[in-house]
Amino acid sequence: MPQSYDLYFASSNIHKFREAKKILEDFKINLGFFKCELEEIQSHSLLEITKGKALQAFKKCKNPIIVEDDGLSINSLNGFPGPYSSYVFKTIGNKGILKLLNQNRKAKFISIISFHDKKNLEFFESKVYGIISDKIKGKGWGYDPIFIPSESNKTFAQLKNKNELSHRFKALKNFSNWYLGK
Ligand code: ITT
Repeated sequence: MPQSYDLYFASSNIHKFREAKKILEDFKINLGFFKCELEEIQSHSLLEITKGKALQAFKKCKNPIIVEDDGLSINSLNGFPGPYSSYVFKTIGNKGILKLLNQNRKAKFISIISFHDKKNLEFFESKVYGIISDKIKGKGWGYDPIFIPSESNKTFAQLKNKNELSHRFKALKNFSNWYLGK
């Protein structure tokens, strides 16, 4: 018998889904994976990119969905890679990022969750401030081995409780409060 979900997470990225599923379990929201490649419009605005992805995903999935767009924003690089985080990770990766930095290592991770169903199109944004480590620390996906949140001296990859303090957790918490009260 097919399992029924409260809503779907539309993404090509299984790591994002796994974390989102775990986080939403604590809010008693049962999240399914709708694996798909979503075209990203060219924009400097994560919000505009997320909105485009949510509209496409709802058309494809025909069920209530959330999509998430993230960006790592590095102060000394004027916010780069920002909306280009996925492309930059695939091209120069963490080693390439480390080579671009010197003293000022301040950065933030931004998540925008967008929820879309027949009635609503809603956005929930959150940020986590931190620094970029001086070398790769720990084994994790994406930028986890180089991002140290300010509450800690370990990278996301080294932390056991990333899901309790990440940009994704904070945005999903805001989403859940709205979703459960709607
Ligand atoms: P979608 O199909 O959902 O768009 P994506 O991988 O393209 O998947 P994003 O554009 O939202 O996702 O994210 C940009 C990149 O930022 C992503 O590919 C990762 O390399 C990185 N990233 C996002 N969240 C991360 C996290 O929690 N830890 C480490 N890296 C992360």
